[in-house]
Amino acid sequence: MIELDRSFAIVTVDVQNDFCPGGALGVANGRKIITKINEVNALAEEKGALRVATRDWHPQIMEEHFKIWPVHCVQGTPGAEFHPELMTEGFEIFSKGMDPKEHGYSPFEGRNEQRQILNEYLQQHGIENILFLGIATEHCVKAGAMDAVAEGRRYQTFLTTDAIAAVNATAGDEKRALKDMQDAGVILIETREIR
Ligand code: VGL
Repeated sequence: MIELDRSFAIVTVDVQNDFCPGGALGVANGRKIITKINEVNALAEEKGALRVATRDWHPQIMEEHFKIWPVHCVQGTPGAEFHPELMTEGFEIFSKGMDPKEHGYSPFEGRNEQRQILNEYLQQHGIENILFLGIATEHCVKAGAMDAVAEGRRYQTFLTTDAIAAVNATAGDEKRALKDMQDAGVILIETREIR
């Protein structure tokens, strides 16, 4: 059981139309998890935890990234918008993937409207614990969780296993990603364990 408070940041990763069913890179459970994501964030608001949402925010031309993925989340297009069912009021938005030469997977590469990087924003708010949820488990969510536990960052890092969705390009990708994260020190929990 974990109890949310002001030392927690909830980081909701890339719940955008293009990653939900019907989108350019729609993942199977992309929409299904939104109810749980909203529940966790509503609780977070009540407890005074910080709420962050990241978005993939690509220019039209991405040198490598659009060779290995269908074109998705292009700035200003409907596909790049947050899913309409996601409650985003009061969220601090961090955009990532703006450099055409990079992939921009990690939420830690994201910048807010003031061009501040995520880590700086979390530090400024005295955050010690980060809870990740969103899309896609084995890409952007994993990149964020791994960066959060990486040396020098020292965040206690949680992943909500019933509020994430994977691409699963190869069978077992999600399972392997969860194991990698757990091995690196990420704590796997379910939403019902959050108070
Ligand atoms: C993502 C694949 C390609 C993600 C982004 O948000 O996890 N996945 N680009």
